[in-house]
Amino acid sequence: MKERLNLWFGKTKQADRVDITSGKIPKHVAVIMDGNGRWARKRGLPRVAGHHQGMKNVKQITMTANDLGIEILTLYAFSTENWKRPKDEVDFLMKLPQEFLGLEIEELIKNNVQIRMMGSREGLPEHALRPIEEGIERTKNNTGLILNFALNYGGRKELLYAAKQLCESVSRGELKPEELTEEHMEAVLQSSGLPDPDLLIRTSGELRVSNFMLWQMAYTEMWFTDALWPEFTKEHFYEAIAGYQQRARRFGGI
Ligand code: V07
Repeated sequence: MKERLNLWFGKTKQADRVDITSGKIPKHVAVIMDGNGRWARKRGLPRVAGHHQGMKNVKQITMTANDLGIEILTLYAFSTENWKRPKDEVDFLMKLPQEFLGLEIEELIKNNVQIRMMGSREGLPEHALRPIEEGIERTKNNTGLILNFALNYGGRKELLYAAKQLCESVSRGELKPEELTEEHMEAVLQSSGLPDPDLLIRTSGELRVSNFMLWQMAYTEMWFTDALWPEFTKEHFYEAIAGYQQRARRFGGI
């Protein structure tokens, strides 16, 4: 890793260049991959060309996260609200999991990456779900980076579903309402078993959480960048981590 040391820098507003390898690397990074449509429009291309370019960047950023020693990378690929988009666009998006895995699964396996998914399987077409389940199965014993796709995911739906499961536990007599703890809640969330994100990155300049991991982001540091997802490079990633490390230094010591 050290032979590539000259690459492992992030710029921050306060300091020009900081070596991010000597600071704390976040365990869990979540990303809202926004700006694919805008990237395409800027180039006079159809929106779907932006989504496709965005998919290529998933590979780059996954490898960067793996090299940095990040343990979990959660990517918001498709929200429960995205079904409202034009049918042609939705159809195109639903082909991306299969295309991505067809291109990258062998390389992901070689790199010890474990694939996971958060979100509702209901409503996903078979041609998307089948390769995802196969990818999850083929990588389930891998011990490296967890690449966690949020697909057909919505934070409120997740919380509502969790509430329903807890209610069912209560009505079966397994649990009393007054005994409910945060741990019970965490056990019925789709992120169950994963630590909360340490850092959320949102690309493309929007300053919102947009129904993403509402429970899990209670203490998450947030990094917003104007870079559009298809042009979000590993250098942008280092910059976000440098920013995260600087905040940890400022607030940790007092
Ligand atoms: C999607 C590319 C990234 C930018 C955001 C929107 C478009 C990768 C996947 C994927 C999902 C599951 C999986 C493997 C790959 C994906 C959708 C959209 C729906 F197991 N990128 N990507 N899925 N985009």
